[in-house]
Order: sequence, then C-alpha cells, then structure tokens
Amino acid sequence: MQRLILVSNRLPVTVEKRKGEIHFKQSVGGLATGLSSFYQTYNSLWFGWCGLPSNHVKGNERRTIEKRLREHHASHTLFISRNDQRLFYSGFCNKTIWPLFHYFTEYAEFQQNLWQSYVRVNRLFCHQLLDIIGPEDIVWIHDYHLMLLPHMLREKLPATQIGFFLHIPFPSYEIFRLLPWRQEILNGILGSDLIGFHTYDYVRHFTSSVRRLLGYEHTFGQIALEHRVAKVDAFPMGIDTERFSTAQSDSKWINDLQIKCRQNNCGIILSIDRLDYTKGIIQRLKTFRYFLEKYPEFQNRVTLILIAVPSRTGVRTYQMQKQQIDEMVGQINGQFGTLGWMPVWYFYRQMPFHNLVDLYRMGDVALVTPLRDGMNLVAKEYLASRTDNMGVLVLSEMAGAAHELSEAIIVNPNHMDEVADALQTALGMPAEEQKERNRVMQQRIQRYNVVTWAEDFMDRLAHARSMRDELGARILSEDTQAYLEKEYHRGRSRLIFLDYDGTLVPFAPQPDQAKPDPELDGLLEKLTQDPKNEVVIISGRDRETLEKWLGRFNVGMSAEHGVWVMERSGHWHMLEPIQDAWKDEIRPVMERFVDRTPGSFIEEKSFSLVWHYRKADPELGLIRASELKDTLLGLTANLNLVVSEGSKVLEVKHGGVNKGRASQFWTMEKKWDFIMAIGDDWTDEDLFEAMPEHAFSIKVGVGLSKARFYVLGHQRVRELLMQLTKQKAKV
Ligand code: GDG
Repeated sequence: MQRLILVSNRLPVTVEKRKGEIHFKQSVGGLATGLSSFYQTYNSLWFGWCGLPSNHVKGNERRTIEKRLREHHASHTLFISRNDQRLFYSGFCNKTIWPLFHYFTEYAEFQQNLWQSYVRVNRLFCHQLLDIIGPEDIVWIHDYHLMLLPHMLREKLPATQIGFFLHIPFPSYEIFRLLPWRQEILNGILGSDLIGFHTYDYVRHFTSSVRRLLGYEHTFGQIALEHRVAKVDAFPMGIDTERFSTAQSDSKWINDLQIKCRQNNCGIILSIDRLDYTKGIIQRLKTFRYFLEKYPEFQNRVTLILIAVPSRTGVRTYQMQKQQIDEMVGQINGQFGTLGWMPVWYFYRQMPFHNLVDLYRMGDVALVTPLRDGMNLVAKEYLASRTDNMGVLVLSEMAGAAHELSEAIIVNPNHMDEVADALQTALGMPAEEQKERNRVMQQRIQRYNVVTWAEDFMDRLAHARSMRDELGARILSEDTQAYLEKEYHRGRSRLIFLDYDGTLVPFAPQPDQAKPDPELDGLLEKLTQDPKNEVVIISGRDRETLEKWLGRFNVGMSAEHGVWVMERSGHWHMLEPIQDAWKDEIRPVMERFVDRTPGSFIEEKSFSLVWHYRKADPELGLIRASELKDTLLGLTANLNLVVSEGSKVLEVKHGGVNKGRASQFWTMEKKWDFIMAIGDDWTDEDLFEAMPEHAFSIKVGVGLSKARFYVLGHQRVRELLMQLTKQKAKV
C-alpha cells in the first residue's frame, strides 16, 4: 500500500531524558504544528530526529523509544551524535544556512567542518530511509536541514516520487552565491520531482540561481535537467484553522494576566515568536518605545505582551539576542512604567496550546514584524483564533504571509515611524473596519488551510510524476532500441538524419569550439562506411563550417536549416533561389542589441543572421531576446522572413525554408527501408514532422516534441549509433 513518508529534521514529537526517565512532548515550530493535522489524515509515516543524541541512549532505551514512536506517533527516528548535533544543527543549519537565507550575511559562518557534518547527516538520513521506503511510497522532504537528501535518494531510487518543500525564504542569487557549496545545495534540491516554496519570489530566486550557477533553463515552472524535469512552484503554507477557531479554554493564568493588563482600559498589543533574530523582536521593542514617545497619549493606556519561545539556545547569536531583549524590556519598563502600569509583560517560555489561543483572542493588535520570514504562521493563527472577527494584524512586508494577507496593515519593520503610526491606527480602528478586513483574510486562510496546502502539493507531485511517466514511456528503452536495431539490420537502404550541435556534440560557449572530437570522428567513419547507409548531417550551421569539419566523411549535408543541400558528390546547391539583401536592414538592429548585451554576438550565414546570447548574463539575455524578437517581428512583417528562437539564439532567415523541406530532398529520392532522424531543438521539429510514419524520429533532451522517442543527452546518441555500427559487424 502506498504511504506518504514525511521527512524533516525534527519529528513532531520530542523525546527528552530527565532524571533517567524518557518523556515525549509535542515539538514547537511552524512545520510540526502545521503538518501534524494533515499527517494524521493520511496513510503516512514521519521520519526525523527525536531530539536525543545517540550517545545519550542505551540500547534498551533506544528500542523503547523506537517502539513508542512507531506505535503511538507513526514515526521513525534516527539518532544523531552530540557532535553532529553541534556541527550539523547548531552549526551548518543555524550558523550558515539560516542566517544566509534570511539575509543576515554578517552572521553566516562558512566552515568546512560544518559543511562536512551537513553532508554526513544528510547521508545518514538517506541511508536509514533506504531501509524504510517501499517501491510505491511517496517521499516528501522538508526544509533547509535536508537540502542534499533529495539528490542522495534519487541516486539510489530513480523511480521514487520525491517532493521537497523549503519553509524558509530562498534568497536572491546575490546572497545565495556567497555560499561556498552553492552548486551542491542546488543539485541536492534538484533531486526532487517537485520543489515547493511559500512564495513566487522564492521560486524566482531559486530558478535564477539554478540558471546562473548550473546553467539549467526553466520554462513555466519546469527545470530541464540532463535526464529529467524538476517542477518548481509556490505553495503558501496554511494552518489548521479549525483547531484555532474551536479551541476552548478558561485558564486562571490568562484571566489573571488579562485583568492586570487591562487596568486603566489598556489596549493589548501581542507579540509571539520563537526567540530568533529574524523575527525582529529587538526592533519591535525599540519601535514600541518610540511609539510611546511619539504618541504619549498611549502611555498608561497600552500594554505589550511579549512571548519569546526559547529556541536554538546553543547558538551564541541567540544567547546574545536573549540578553539584549531582557535588557531592552527592563529599560522600557524602567523608563515608562508606573505603579499601576507595566508597559511590557515579557514571558520567555513556550505556552501550552490553549494559552496561546487565549492570548491570540486577548490581543487587540497582533504586532508581527519579522525582518525576514519564510511565511509566518503566527499571523494566520491570530486571525483564525479570532472567532469574534475582531483584532488588527500589523504585519511585516518581509513575511511571506504578507502576500496573502494584504488586508492587514502592512509595514516595513525597519521603518519605525511607519510601524508606530500603524500601531496608532490599529489601536483606534473602528470595530466595523476590523471585522471587514478580518473577514476577507479569514475566508482566505480557511480555504487554503494546511490540508488544502498539503493536498495541493501532493496533487502537483502526482502530476510531476505522470509527466515523468509520459516522458519515460517515450524514452528509448532497451526494448525499443532492440526493435530499432532489428529494423536497422533488416533494412537494405537506410537514411539517417543527424543534427549536429546538441545532438552529436554538446553545446560550447562559442560556436567554433564545438569541433568533432576523435570519438565522433570514429563513429561517423564507421557509420558512413556502410554502403547501405545514407547519412545526412542536417544543421543550422553554415556550409563552410560543415564542410571543414565533416566534409571528409561520406555524408550528405544540409546547412542553414535547409537553405543549402549537398549530396555525397560534394556539390552544394540551394533548394530554391533566395535573396539576402534584407540583411543590410536587419544587421544594424542586431548590432545595437550586441552593444547593449555584453557577451552576445552576431553570426552571419549566407541566408540568415543569428544573434547568440549563450555567453551573456542569462536573465539579461532573455529580456533582450524578447525585446529583439519584438523589434524584428515588426521589421520583417512584410518580408518573406521568419524570426525564430533556438537554444540561446535568435535567428532571422528566409521563410518557407526549413529542415523538414530539406529532408524531402532525400526522402523523395527513393523508397527507403529504414529512416531515422535525431535532433535536439525546435528546428528539428520540422524535420520530425516531415518524417514518414514508420521513421524513427528521436528528440535529444526533454520538452514537448513531435518525435516518437526521446533520448537524454548527446552521449546517449553516440551510444545508440555506436551500437548500430557494432552490431553490423556481428551480423
Ligand atoms: C518556519 C519558518 C514558516 C509559537 N509560540 C508558541 C507556539 N508557537 C508556534 C506557533 C506557530 C509556530 O510556533 C511558529 O511558526 P512561524 O511560522 O511563525 O515560525 P518558524 O518557527 O520560524 O517556522 C516560517 C514556518 O516554518 C512554516 O513553514 O512560516 O517562516 O521560519 O505555529 O503556533 N506554540 C505553542 N506555544 C508557544 O508559546 N504551543
């Protein structure tokens, strides 16, 4: 039976050992809280670390823990050594990735031993998961602790459905590139079939880094890798709204707190976070102090309840934050406090769930002003808890949640005046307006709750899987190849069309660097020596280059996407007379684009002009290509010219001439027993389309195609051709 295997660094339950006794308690944090309800409704199993270091548990304790987790929490744990806990969790995860991905570059440490531990722990996860994952299971990996795991698993389980979700922001390329192990991290994540982020901004940042650092292109959320496609999309995480709206409690502690805080009819501002520098707690306190100065009428009239949940207490920056918060709270209370009024009520502890909801219900204003936050669930939980529809959410624009909760008062957390003004507005907001704003947001978070979020992700993962299967079904399998070989050997006359760049050789930064290598020479030699074979190189290149590089083989050729053809006799001719006078008009336009796009250049062929941008900045290249295309389309509208896009090129050439038409020069010549056409880009689609039904048309790479089959990479083309020539010797 198919299971969903959720994988995260920490399990939703934490195991602690106190005075020799083992204790189990619910883990705190967005991921654990958010996913626990979805997870209970699915046939699933959670794999992660339970919080105890391996050297702290004896053999029998380990078995008890494992049994209890399996039976009561459908979870499997692994044990991480204390040393790796320090280097991996407190180290690479929280001293390198966490600050860097939240734009706190000054806190980010780049140390080889931390990285090594990160690799080691990801491997440990992989190793242990391999014993658990069944052939039908789906694996959903969570968060920044396990970014190498998708690739590690993919290597061992090529057919398994793997999804990955990042709960924190993916930073812009300018930040991400600082990481010494940036390629490894990207490749690690790309092991997944589907990669999810909270917002489209993070998707953009990720695909941009992939393009710039690994050279993989993406279109409509699909990244074309060498051997498969990875999908990437935004899934703004929701919460279990019902859990918050239906929570009931009447705790004495809260009632007492309420009475004390509401003295003098005080308004209550609520601030709840894990104690983390990204949450902007210090800045929030500073802003609160500023607010009391700017609007003194609120002195004695408003209280800030500040809950800071202990987090990552082993990391120094967190310890320093704690100290600063303690001091700042003391200062504010010292400066403004009176006998009957304490401006800040500060609790450094984790609240039980029902108290948390009571607090949400008590706060007239929720001040959620992180400096950077992947999503921020507190903002959504506040709204979900307000069954009275009251309360005002003041939300930082740096939180992913701001994209969805635009009816909140959105602020820049670094702008003290703006936040202070927002507080004043919030505290004076009429009840009707509060309700109106909240209703819209509440409906939204109810609709896209955590279950919808997770189901949406699972649906997209299944879709990514079916795409992979579809592509997989057309990938030249062993059986199909055996059939192709059989047909090849049965044929007494064989016609073989081969595109050159991307099909027989990989792309090179400069077109003139893609010369045939000795392996290709040998292959073409063998293939063309067979008298039954008519081999045609059908390329977009100019005649001179083709002749220089391939003229010594017994091949037919077609140059410039079908403008020219050359039979084996060695004589070039044009398929139909065409002009090139138009070039004088188009060339200066392209030259302007060359000047504005460093790294791009023009290639001039007899009947076409090509603008290459492979070496330009990839994003600028794309923008300019689209601009140039628009300009050229305008200029060529009344001429018999076509503007077409290729792999990092834009080409203007004569209309009505293409590889498909050129191929007819050979296909019409006689009745062939065996026809094969192999190519990799859109210009080869004309070729595939022109092929008779029984021909073996083969697309190199992924992406939509009219070809019957796919192979992945030029190396695979060579293997296929090699196989054909080898078997010939055997027959
Ligand atoms: C990461 C990303 C992203 C807080 N105090 C108490 C308590 N909590 C619970 C809240 C909430 C969770 O902790 C905090 O979630 P956040 O989303 O605000 O922040 P992170 O922990 O940093 O989470 C974040 C999230 O992952 C999900 O993808 O939104 O951007 O950084 O659920 O309820 N729970 C209890 N007592 C507390 O005192 N019981």
